[in-house]
Amino acid sequence: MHPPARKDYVSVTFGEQSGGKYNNSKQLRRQSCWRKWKQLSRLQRSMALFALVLLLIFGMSSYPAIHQHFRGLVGVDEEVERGGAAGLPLPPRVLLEPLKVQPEAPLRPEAPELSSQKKRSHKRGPPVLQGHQQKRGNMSDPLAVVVGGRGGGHEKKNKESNDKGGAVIKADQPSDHTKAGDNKEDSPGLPIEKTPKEMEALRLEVVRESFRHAWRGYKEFAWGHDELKPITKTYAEWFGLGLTLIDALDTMWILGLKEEFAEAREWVNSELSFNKNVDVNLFETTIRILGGLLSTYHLSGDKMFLEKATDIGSRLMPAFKTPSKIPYSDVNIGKGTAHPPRWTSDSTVAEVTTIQLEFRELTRLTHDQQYQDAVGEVARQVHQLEGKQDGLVPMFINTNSGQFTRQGVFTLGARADSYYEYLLKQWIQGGKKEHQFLEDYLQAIEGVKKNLLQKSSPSGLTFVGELSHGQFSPKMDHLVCFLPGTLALGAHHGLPDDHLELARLLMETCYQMYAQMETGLSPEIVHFNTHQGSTRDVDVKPADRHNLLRPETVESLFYLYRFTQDPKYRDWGWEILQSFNKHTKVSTGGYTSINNVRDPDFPLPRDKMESFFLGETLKYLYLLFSDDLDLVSLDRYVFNTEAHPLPIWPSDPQE
Ligand code: DMJ
Repeated sequence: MHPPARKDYVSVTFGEQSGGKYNNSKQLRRQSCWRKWKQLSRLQRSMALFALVLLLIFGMSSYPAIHQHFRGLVGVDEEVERGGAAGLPLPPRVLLEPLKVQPEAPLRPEAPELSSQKKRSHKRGPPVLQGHQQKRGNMSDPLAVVVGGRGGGHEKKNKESNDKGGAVIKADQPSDHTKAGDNKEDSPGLPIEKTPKEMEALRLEVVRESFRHAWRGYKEFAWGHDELKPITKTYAEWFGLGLTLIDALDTMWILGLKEEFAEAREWVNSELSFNKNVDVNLFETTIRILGGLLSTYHLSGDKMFLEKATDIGSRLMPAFKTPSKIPYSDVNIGKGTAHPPRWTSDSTVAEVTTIQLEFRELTRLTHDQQYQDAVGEVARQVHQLEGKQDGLVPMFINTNSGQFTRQGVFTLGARADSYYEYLLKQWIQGGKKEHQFLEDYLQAIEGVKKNLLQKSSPSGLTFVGELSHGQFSPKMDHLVCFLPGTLALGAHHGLPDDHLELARLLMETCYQMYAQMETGLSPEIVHFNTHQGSTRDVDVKPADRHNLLRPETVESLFYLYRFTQDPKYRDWGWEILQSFNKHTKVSTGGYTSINNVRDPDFPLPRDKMESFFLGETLKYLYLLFSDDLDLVSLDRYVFNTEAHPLPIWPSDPQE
């Protein structure tokens, strides 16, 4: 018998074991390994042992490097979580350049946005991907930055609701001017705090970008028409005079948007004609078109604007041909005829007393006395009319009799608001010489204090209510929020200090009208609770829940900041701007007024961008955030009620 041939290889046979049943018991596996080992030749066993020893030596020598490598990776992650300490490797971080605006960067350490960023960085995963997620999630659009934390996470819901309802409001779209790749904060480390200068630059740029976005929509879908309908991507015509374009001219000038200004100027020069058979409202055309053209003339020095202003001013004059010389509300600027509304011969008091700044300035510039005479006559008559209560005026005046009608209701809101504003502003415009304006203004403010001021419950917010035939109503229009700014302006021009105190209190109230709403946007009208035990200060009736992108609160914030330099007013304005961007911005261009400020998921777009959003709201926000006090100095200019700055007359008329 021959001994079994020695094998220099290992053969492994997978065969049936345990009677065909799979048996993977430990004992069997151990026995099988030992048997295999014994079957190896001595050479084979030596080689295997040698390889094992080599492996051990290699493993022990390279352990520190591998260990360090893994520690390093974990260290990056831990560092990110801690925000970066010295000594351990950090992902590369790009420093902010002082002059380049990076609106997507976090703004202040306590903002909720920062804590959510921190949370995100706790997630395991490649740091680059986390940075990428941040960019997509909330940093690609400077207009989507949230400071107040209100309504956070609504973008997605908005999109869903838009998908269902067909509306296209979207706050998180990338903008043309800030590409995602521009983000300098790719690494999710500690946010870099901004200097006040950087903060100013950032906020100004966000206003500019908001304006550009609104303008893009207007340009694409409503160019040369009165108002943009951003949802249906078309326009609405009111007078057919390019209302938004004219209202926005001086805003573009102030914001330094030269290209946009140049193309708008070209349209005014070559396309705008007032020789049109169209009925226009005297007040609206005066404050928006005449006021807008006059202020643009002053800012730019371009005579073409003065020519256009004179053209429209002269075409409005037929409105004053009434039995009483109190003007009709409507004028046909092509035919030269005027008439009251179809249902009444009354005009509203605010309308006939809020055209004076513009017509007076037109006379000063053209030396044509007819304009100042006409509006001066209205002011003179209203000054001596009976029917006021402690300087407060009723809401209607009759164009035949020249008397107040429908008397007994007193408000600082719709139909009376800017009467009070223009008392003060005419006094300022004329160099503080026309004392009857000052007397009427001071008396009216005392009348407000005596009859219309109350405090809400539970927070004790000071508000301006209404008086109806002796009955107080705690109703306040958003329109009333012009008052803190006007009071502060008066105090700046030497009126009593308590006007500024009242301005501060009312400013807080107007801010709360935004802050207490779910969208961070004020409704058109609120009702304050005054009875003890109320749980909330503000109630809003379903019919009053709309927001028309109105300016009054940011207007007042601008005045309050200019005169007190208290940064909280800027922060409030910043919150409001972001709420506009979150809930009213339409992705395809423009902003829309909304119907329900109480529902951030379904704010119900009204499909209208009012011209004053560009003429006033964005302008006041820009001026609020700017440190340049000479940018429309309040010692040299007085703003008309549509935010168009007109010069304060120099004491020497030759100047
Ligand atoms: C503007 O036309 C003017 O500010 C006016 O005095 C009141 N209404 C709008 C803005 O809300």
